[in-house]
Amino acid sequence: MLRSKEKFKEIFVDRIETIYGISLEESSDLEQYTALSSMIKDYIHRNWVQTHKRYNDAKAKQVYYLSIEFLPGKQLGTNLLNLGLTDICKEALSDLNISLEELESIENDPGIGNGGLGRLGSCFLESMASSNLPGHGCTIRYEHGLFRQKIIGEDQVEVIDDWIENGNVWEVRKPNRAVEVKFGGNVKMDNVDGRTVFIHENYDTVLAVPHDMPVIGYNNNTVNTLRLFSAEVKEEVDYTLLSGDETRKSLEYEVAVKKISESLYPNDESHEGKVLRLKQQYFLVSAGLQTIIKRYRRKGGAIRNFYKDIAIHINDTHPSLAIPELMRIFLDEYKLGWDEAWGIVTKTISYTNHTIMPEALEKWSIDMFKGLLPRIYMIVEEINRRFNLELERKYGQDENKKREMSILYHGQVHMANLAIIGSHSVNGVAKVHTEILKNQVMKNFYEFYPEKFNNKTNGITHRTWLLKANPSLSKLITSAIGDTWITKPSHLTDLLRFKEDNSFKEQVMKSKKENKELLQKIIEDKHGISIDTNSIIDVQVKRIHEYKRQLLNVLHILDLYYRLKDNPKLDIYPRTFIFGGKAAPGYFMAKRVINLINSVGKIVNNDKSLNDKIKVIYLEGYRASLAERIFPATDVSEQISTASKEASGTGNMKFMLNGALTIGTLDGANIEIRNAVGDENFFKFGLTVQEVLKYYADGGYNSREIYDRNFRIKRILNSLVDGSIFGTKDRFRCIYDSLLYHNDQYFVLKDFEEYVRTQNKVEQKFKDKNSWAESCIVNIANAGIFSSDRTIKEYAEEIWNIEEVLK
Ligand code: RUG
Repeated sequence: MLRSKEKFKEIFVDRIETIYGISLEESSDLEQYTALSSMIKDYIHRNWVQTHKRYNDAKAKQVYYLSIEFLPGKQLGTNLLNLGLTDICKEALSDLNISLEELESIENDPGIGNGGLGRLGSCFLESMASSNLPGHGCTIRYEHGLFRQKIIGEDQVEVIDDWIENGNVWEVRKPNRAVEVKFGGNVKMDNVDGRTVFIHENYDTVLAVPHDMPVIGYNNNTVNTLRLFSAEVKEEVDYTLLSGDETRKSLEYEVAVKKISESLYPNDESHEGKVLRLKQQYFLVSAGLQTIIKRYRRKGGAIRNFYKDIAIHINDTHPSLAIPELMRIFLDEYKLGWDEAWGIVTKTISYTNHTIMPEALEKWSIDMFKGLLPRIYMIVEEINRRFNLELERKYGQDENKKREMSILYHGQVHMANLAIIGSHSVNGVAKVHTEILKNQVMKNFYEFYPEKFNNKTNGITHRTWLLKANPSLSKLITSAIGDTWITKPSHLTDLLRFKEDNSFKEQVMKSKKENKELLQKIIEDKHGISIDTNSIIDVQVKRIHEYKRQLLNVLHILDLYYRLKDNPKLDIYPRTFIFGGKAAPGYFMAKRVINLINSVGKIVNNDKSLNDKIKVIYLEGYRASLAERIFPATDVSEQISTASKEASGTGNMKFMLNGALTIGTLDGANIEIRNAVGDENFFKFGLTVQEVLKYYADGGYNSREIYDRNFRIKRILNSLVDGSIFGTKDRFRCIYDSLLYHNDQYFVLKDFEEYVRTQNKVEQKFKDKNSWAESCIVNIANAGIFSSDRTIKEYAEEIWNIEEVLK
C-alpha cells in the first residue's frame, strides 16, 4: 500500500490528522517526522510477525547478541532504504513540499552506544537481517547517551544527550513481557528432598521492561529485533500510606532503580560508579536471558536442548555474567545438576574480545560483587573451584598459572577469564589481534583450550556505509557492474575491470567532488569555515585516545606550519585536516589533545601568510549520522594507531569502501586492508607489532634521543611549552612531558619521521590524478571482504551454527 505515491501521500496526511488532530499545513517538522516514522513502523509490523512465524515454523536455531551498547544511527533513512521505499517517500513528500532530508535530520541518533564496539553490533544486526539469519540484539535502553559534545573555545564541553526527548517512535514497549532482576540480599541454603536448594532472600527487585525495535533486512521481508530494557520499579508506591522513614527508603530505592538505565557509561572512577556499572551488566544479562528462556519455553523448547536451539554471544566482557546467570537459571529454576547445566551453558555461549588494553579487561572487587550479586558470586566461586582443579590436574601447583587464569584472584573477579572459561568460542576481531591474544594476552588460555580460539575479522554493512551514505558513488557502481553488489558485496571486485578506464575514473572523482561539496556545506553552516573542495581532504574521526595517536597527526600539521613559515613559497598541495570524536569526560590527556587540535586550527586557519594551504577543522559532535557525510568526502583516511593497540578498527573499512586511501600503521585490520589492495594503494608507515612488543619487553626505546637529534621535532615540542605560538607558557606541558619524561608510551616520536615522509608520498600521489583515481577504484573494489555480511556468515557457520531461514 505504500508502493504507490498517491497512496503514500494519502496515508501520510491521514496520519497527521489522526495522531495530532491538525491538518498537514498546520503541522510542525517534528509532527511530520513522527507521523511518517509511525506509518513506516506499522508497515514493518506485518513482516515482523511473519518473520517470527517463519523462524518458529522452521524451528530455526536463533542467536542473541548481548551487548552493553549498540550504535544504530538514525532509523528513518535506514529503514526506508532497506524497505525499498526511499524514492517513493522522497517523491511523495516533495509533492507535499516537504523535504525527506529535513525530516530525517530531526531524529536523534539513539544514544545507546559510543564507538566501534556498539557500531559493530549494529552492523552485525543489519547484516543478519539482510542475510535472513535469525539473530537479535539485547541491550539497555539508556535514557541518556554518553553526552553531546560541544566545542567551546578550544575545549570539549559535555552536554546531556537526551536522545528520547521526543520519544522513540521505533520502539514497542512490552510491559507484559517484563521480568524481575534481583540485587543484594542473602542466600539461604536448605534441603528439599535430599537436595540442597539455594534461596535468595531480602533482595531488591528491579523490573526490566523490554522495548523492541525492528531491525529490517534489505529487500527480503525479514525483520529481526533489537530489544532494549529499561529499569523500572515493580509497583508504584502510594506515599500517603508510608511513614517518614519508609518514604525516604522508598524514594531512595526508586532513584537507585531508575539510575540503572539512566545513562550510558556512568563515571566508574568512584566506588558508586563501579557498583552501578556492575549493576547495569547484570541487569542486561539477567533480563536478556530470562526473556530468551521464557520465550523458548513458551514455544515448547526443552532446556536440555537449549544449546541446539539458541546461541548466545557476549560482546566483550561486559555481558560475561551471562555465564553464571544462565547457570543460576538452570540450577535453581530448572533444577539441573551442575555438570549438565555447565555442559549446556558452555555449548551455548561464545565470546568476542575487542581489545588488549589492560584497562578494558574488566576486574571487579570480590567484596562489591558478592554484596550486589550473592547467588551469582557463589556460582562464580564454584566455576572457579572446578577450573582450578582442572589446572592442577594439568599443571600441578603452578601459582603463575593460577594467578593468570583464575577467575577469582587477589580479591578480584576477572571477567575475561570467566568469559573464556564459560564459552565454547573465543575470537579476536582481526588476524593480528587474534594472534596477539593467542601468543601474548591470553597465551595461557590458548595453550589450555587451543580449540576455542579463532579469528573473525570485523566488517561493516556496506548498505549503510555506501548505498545509503554515498548515493552518487553507489549509482555509478551499479551503472558499471549492476546492482548485485548490494546483496553480494564480493561482486565489487568486478570494478577492477574499470580501474584503467579514464571515463570511469573521471566519474569516480566527480562523485568524490560532489560529496566534498556536501561536507563543505555542513562545515560552513556549523563552523563558519570555508574549505577548499579541491584540497586533499584528510580525515581522522574516532574516539580520542592516546593509542589512536591524534597527537601524531597534529604534530605533522605543526611541522607543515613551521615549514610554511620558514618558506612561504613551499610547494605543498593544499590540505584540509578534519578531526572528529569524543574524549571520555575523565580522560585528561585526550581532552588536552582536543584543545591542541583546536588551538593549532586557530593559528593556521587565521594565518594569511599560509595562503590557505592548510586548514584544520574539528567537527563537533561526531556520531553515526555525521559519519555518513564524512566518509564519502574523504581522500585520505588516517589509521595511525600504535601497532598492536587497535584491535581491528572499522572506520578504516568505511573510508576504503568510499574510495579513500589509507595512511596507516600495520595494526588491526589495516594489515588486511593493505593485503587486499596491495602496497601501491596503501600508505604504510611505522613500527610493526613485533617491534612495539619488543620495545615494551626490553625497554630499549628512548624518546629523548629522538628529540635531541631532530631539529624539527624539537622545535614542535618546544612550542607546546614555550608560549611562542600558543600564547601561554606550559599550555601543553602534560603532552610535552608524556612524550619526553614518560618516554612516549605510544611511540609518537619514533614513528614521526616516517609518518612525515609517507605524508609526502600521499601528496605526490594526489598530484597524479590518474594514479590516485585508479587507487580509489582498487580500494572500493576490494572492500567487499570487509562487509559485515562476510563476517556474520563466518560467525553463523563457525561459531553459532545458525542457518538462513528463507520464505
Ligand atoms: O577499539 C576496538 C576497535 O579496534 C574495534 O574495531 C571495535 C569493534 O571490534 O571495538 C573497539 N572497542 C574495544 N570498543 N570498546 C572496546 C573495549 O571495550
